[in-house]
Amino acid sequence: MSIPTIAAISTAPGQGAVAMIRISGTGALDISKKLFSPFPGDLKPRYQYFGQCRDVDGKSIDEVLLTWFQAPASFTGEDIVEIACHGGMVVTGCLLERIFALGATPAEPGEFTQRAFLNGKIDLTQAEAIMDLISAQTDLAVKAAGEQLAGRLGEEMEFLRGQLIEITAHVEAYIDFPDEDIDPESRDLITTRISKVVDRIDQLLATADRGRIIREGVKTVLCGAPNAGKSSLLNLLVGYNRAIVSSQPGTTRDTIEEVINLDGIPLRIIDTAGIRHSEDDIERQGIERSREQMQQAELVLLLIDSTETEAEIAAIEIPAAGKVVRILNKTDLPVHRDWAEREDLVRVSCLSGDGIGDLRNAITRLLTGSDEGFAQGDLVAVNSRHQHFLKMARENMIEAGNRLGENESPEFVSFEIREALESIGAVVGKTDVEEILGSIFSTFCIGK
Ligand SMILES: Nc1nc2c(ncn2[C@@H]2O[C@H](COP(=O)(O)OP(=O)(O)OP(=O)(O)O)[C@@H](O)[C@H]2O)c(=O)[nH]1
Ligand SMILES: [Mg+2]
Repeated sequence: MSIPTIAAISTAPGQGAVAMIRISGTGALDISKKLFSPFPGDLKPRYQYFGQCRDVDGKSIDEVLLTWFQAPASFTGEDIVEIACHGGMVVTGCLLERIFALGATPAEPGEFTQRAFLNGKIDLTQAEAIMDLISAQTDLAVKAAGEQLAGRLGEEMEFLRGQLIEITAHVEAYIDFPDEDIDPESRDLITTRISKVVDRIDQLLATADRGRIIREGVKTVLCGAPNAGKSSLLNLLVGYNRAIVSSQPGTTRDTIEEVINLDGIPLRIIDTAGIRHSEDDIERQGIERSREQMQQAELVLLLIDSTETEAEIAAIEIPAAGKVVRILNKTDLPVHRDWAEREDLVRVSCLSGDGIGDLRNAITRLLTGSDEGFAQGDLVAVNSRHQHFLKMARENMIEAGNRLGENESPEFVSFEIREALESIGAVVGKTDVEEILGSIFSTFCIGK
């Protein structure tokens, strides 16, 4: 069965000056010939042509620019035709209908990228990077996705694969000689190489937290007693009056979520109802939501009104999981003596803005372990899928080392390494281990 030619609108839905429709597959040019006029007799790849897209009766649907990317030099590796048309829902809809009528199939989500992967244009980590790039919420996330798209993570995996293939080759060289044990010198050499691979995997695994934070952001909950200034702080951080602020305690009822960019980290900040005993049913429901949000938070910003006593915040139970920053607000007013000596508090005034820089720094430090945030130079970070396979590979390599140490048969050692190789391959979408064969005996020989 031949692979269908797919088409979709590749720009965001809605009104815009221009939109782009992409057609990929062996039928892309044929469809274009029937759709676009005047169709040049000597259409050249990567040139833009101006013309009309016509409906079944030959009437113009829209004036467009058409570009052909000739297989395999295209994003998907197939013939691609891109049509830049006017960006209205109706225009793009009519054009796409016509393209379907001429034989294209609607593309599934991610299908262009999937084809790029299947045709060997990109590896799986690069395909994921495209999604990361599109959904990036901060400049740092864009840079991290850009590095991954450029193949930095893929290169790391290639390096590991190369190491594993060499180690397997070395081990498997002994399989054909059942009477020979792996000599102690080789065993030491292989053991050292195995532990180097494990170290490298550990370094990559250590980036998982950073990767998750950069990609998904940090769920941050603002909590405290009523009137502590939670909504004031939210407004200050987002830079406009997002939430209602009033001197009346119990103003915020429902939770309000906004995303801010803190040194490249997307903080998903949730403002909540102040926690206190309340007879009001709506407020009670709000407080219940505050508690739920706190339970799920990765970062809790506990706001304290500096004019209140310590007993005022006693009712607020901070969940054990998650990180907490205690913030003393309203430091422009006389501070109650309960707080005077406390050194675990970040002191701010949401009224004057004093201390907000310190607060931002304290959060950055808590999340990244450094005042500078995540170093710009080192942005390769694994996602949870990579993490899963890397952990599997790590376990197999540890096991390989143990078996080697116990002088078990090389088959068992090699089995573990091959398993690890499968896992590393799965990160980039390669699981073929046949290339080991080519490497066996070529670099090592028995007994040296
Ligand atoms: N003097 C002073 N007043 C502040 C400061 N921050 C907030 N306020 C005032 O405190 C009152 C309560 O502020 P909100 O931000 O609504 O407090 P909240 O914690 O969201 O209160 P609820 O939504 O009721 O739980 C308002 O009148 C604010 O103007 C501050 O730093 N200094
Ligand atoms: Mg509020």
